Amino acid sequence: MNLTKHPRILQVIQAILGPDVILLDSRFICKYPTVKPADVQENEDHQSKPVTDKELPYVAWHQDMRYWGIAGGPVLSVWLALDDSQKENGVLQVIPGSHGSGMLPHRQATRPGNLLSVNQEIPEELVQVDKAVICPLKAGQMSIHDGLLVHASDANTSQRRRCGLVIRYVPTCAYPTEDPDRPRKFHATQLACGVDQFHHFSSKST
Ligand SMILES: O=C(O)CCC(=O)C(=O)O
Repeated sequence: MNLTKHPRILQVIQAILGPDVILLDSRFICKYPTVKPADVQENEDHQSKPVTDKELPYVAWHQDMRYWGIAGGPVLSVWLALDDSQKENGVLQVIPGSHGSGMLPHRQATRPGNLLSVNQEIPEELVQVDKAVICPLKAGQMSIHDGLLVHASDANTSQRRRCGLVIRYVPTCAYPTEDPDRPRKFHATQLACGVDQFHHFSSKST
């Protein structure tokens, strides 16, 4: 919680969102080292089969806004690296400029291992994968992405853990949208900084 309100993070967030900011959520996204190479897993018949990249945890192409259901303002995500994050251990990758094209259709991911909580993905034919750029970070560095930016990350095929603390912020003017198919509750929100004149979330000042 101290990190989510760290002045060096909030300084940048306030420069983008303005002075009044809600902390929407924070969570670790951790991809552990790949178990190597003679390592095997058992299938249902208790026969061993090799673990392949296709079965390792990854993050499918998606836009955060699709999941959060927020209107009235942007969602910003800070990706704070707790470990060095590089190509080999499953660095975050983004499609530059994709936040300008609105919301893309999402569906249930078919490939197993998607770490996203509702297993969503943008069909790959809708993603300009050839335009993807990786966002390598040293531990302690952070990147920030807009809630409409199309992003993903590959499996960690290295021997090094890749853990990030993802912190989501919205301006106080933003509000949760009603989605009968996916009702959301925002019990854990807090005022990160400034003043909340709107009370759109069950936020409390700490
Ligand atoms: O940690 C990752 O690989 C993906 C992070 C992500 O999807 C996000 O920060 O919204």
